[in-house]
Amino acid sequence: MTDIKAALRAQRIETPSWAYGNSGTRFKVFAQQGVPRDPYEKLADAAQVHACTGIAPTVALHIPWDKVADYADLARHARELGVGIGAINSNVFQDDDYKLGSVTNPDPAVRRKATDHLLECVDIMDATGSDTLKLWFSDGINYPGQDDLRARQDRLAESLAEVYDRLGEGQRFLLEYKLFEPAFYATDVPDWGTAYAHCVKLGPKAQVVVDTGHHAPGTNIEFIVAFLLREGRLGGFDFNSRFYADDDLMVGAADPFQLFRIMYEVIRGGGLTDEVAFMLDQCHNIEPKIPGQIRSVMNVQEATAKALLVDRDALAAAQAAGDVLGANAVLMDAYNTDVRPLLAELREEMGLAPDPMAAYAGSGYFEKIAAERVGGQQAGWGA
Ligand code: PSV
Ligand code: MN
Repeated sequence: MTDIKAALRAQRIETPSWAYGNSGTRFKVFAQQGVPRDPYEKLADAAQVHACTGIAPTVALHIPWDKVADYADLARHARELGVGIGAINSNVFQDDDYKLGSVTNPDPAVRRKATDHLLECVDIMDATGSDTLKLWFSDGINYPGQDDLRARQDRLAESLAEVYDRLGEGQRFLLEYKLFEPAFYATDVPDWGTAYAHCVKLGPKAQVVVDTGHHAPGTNIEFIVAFLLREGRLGGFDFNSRFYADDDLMVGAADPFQLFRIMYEVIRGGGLTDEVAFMLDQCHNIEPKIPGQIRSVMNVQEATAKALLVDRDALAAAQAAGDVLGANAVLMDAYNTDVRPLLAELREEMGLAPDPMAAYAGSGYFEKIAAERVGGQQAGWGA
């Protein structure tokens, strides 16, 4: 139990700055009270998640959503709040120029613009002390014949190589794949295999990030996790939950058992370290934002605790003996354990309240931001 508690105490989960702004679906963005007006206020909200959970000390930025005049000053502000800047997420999907793609666009001028943005993100890493660049490309085509599938891979490789060469000591990039959306016929980085192949060609500073909402229904995500870890190419996660497509719901909401299976493979593969970034990528469209993030952090923590409880010796023995039911029972015993008392105890040992949701509700923070953040332009897309 001491080992399990030590592992849980050391766990780090990163929250996304964009989770604190207004978001929604393409049908409606519902505005909420107290929502941040700028990146400084987003960091203040993220600091509340860390204060209540004790395991969310970094915040991912998204550029240009979090564009500021002075990034070193933003990083200083974060430090004062007790948090740090995590991954820098690039955004080459929201300009009109990117209608036919960004780094895979047939027009070299658009490709140049997109790659320059990625290089600018590395400058922001330098200024904030971030060690991770996250690359997701909305690039793809909607109709067969619209563009040359193979040429688009060449253009992607060329841009990735330029960004790779710009990375400094201790910096890396994570390449994110997504099966579909916004492109509906062919996406240029549709799956882990494509991302992996590009990363292997580039070198060790290029790794794959697994967004749990980006697969076809029924995909065995824990297999992908096991494989990438085995190859040393699992850079991190964008955790969120989905019932249908890329729903971006609270982590563990749709399928807590899948989250447990993923965390088991992480632990089995020695991935519960700072080498793998455990990030959340979710957008709350109806639930309150800060408690929504707290719930997600707690769900990852619960899945981790259950995965740590798996009796690995008993499992190995059952597997070696070909005991199908016995092996499955070892996993299920761990999954069916109520770890909430253990986590409450751990939090008290860490000087935290045993129940982060109750701690936040009782903190008065929401009442404070709702009263103070009046006027100005709320952060978010479309709000
Ligand atoms: C794309 O769907 C994605 O998962 C990428 O990580 C983007 O940066 C993010 O969503 C924006 O919310
Ligand atoms: Mn993502």
